[in-house]
Amino acid sequence: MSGRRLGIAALLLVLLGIVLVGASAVLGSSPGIGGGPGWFSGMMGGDGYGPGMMGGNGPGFDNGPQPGDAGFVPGTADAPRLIQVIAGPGYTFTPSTVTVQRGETVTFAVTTMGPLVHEFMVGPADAVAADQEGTPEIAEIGMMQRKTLTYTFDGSGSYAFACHAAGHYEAGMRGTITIVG
Ligand SMILES: [Cu+2]
Repeated sequence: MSGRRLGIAALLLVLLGIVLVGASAVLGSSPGIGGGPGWFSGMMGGDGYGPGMMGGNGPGFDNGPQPGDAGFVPGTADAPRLIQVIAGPGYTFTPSTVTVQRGETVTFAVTTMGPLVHEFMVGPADAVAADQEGTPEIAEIGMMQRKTLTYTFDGSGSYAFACHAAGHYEAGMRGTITIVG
């Protein structure tokens, strides 16, 4: 190796060291690169595998402050609040319960995990349960596809969401919406 190449190699090593130290700092309380539950919960934005994966924020998504949380900002028609939802694998939605403030406008971004093709219908609970014609719906969300639907919760009743692909609703693929305010 020439002296010049050696110099470049040394420089690269130094840069790599800086990157690794930076990553450690970003990961905070983590015991080291790739180590332990601290690193994992940091990645998932939750309190560890259970609540971080299955709780209100969904797997790997941070849907931000929810109604009642400090820093919550209700969605408006001009600036809808984004709620990310995972459809599947299997006949599940994550999160399965979504909380919205009455009157706010929300954009649901629904991503399918797994090979099944899903739908996402949202609206008044009775219309969603009955798969009523005209109820807002995203059709055919294929594997790893992400589609959005914006909805304003301006009625006085209760709301729900569901997948009405053949057999999915019956298999339990539905979610509840908790209205506050
Ligand atoms: Cu489905």
